[in-house]
Amino acid sequence: MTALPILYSFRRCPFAMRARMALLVSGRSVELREILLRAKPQAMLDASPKGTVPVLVLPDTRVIDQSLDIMRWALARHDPEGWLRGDDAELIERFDGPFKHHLDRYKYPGRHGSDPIEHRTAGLEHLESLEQRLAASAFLCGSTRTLADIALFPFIRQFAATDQAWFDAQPLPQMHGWLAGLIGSDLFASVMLRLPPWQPGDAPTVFATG
Ligand SMILES: N[C@@H](CCC(=O)N[C@@H](CS)C(=O)NCC(=O)O)C(=O)O
Repeated sequence: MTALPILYSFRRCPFAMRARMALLVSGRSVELREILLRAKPQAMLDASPKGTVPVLVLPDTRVIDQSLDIMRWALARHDPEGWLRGDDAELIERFDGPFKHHLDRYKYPGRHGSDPIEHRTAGLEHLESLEQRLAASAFLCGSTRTLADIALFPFIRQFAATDQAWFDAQPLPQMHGWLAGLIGSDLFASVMLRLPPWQPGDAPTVFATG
């Protein structure tokens, strides 16, 4: 059997979610190793000492340890839905940077000593800019889902779930429909499977389409 790339992943991490979705849609099989953030496997730290998931270790020992790089690597090989058409780097950077900053301080005010409402308001401004885009097209970069949608929505899902009743009451009709569609998609369900944490010596868990 040809060796598969190994993906170190954590089910609830939004960065890992988007990497898993791109790998799956590109038809790339990987060996999936679920980890616990509080007990990272030594094999993962040896491959990528910075200690964040996702980490993809290729059979030739190359390591890709940024979620967007994993997405682009997978899609560069096979992109059946044309996701790279929607590789809007400026938009993605805005959500990985400023929006994520506000999300963390809204969701975990105790950890950051922050005023959650101030950061919720700042986060909402970013969502309002997306609302305008979604009024023009069903997805962020056109009529079908692309890289931009998949890169952003796991974080917006977290923002929404922090106070779902408040989020649902905001006048963001396009955003509500867009988010519900992506969260309810077969693709998302397929990457949210529950696995016990990997241990050295375990039989490989192959993560693949179909
Ligand atoms: N820039 C990285 C960020 C990844 C990241 O921060 N992942 C979090 C989990 S969501 C992590 O592994 N944090 C390390 C820890 O909590 O120990 C990427 O895009 O892959």
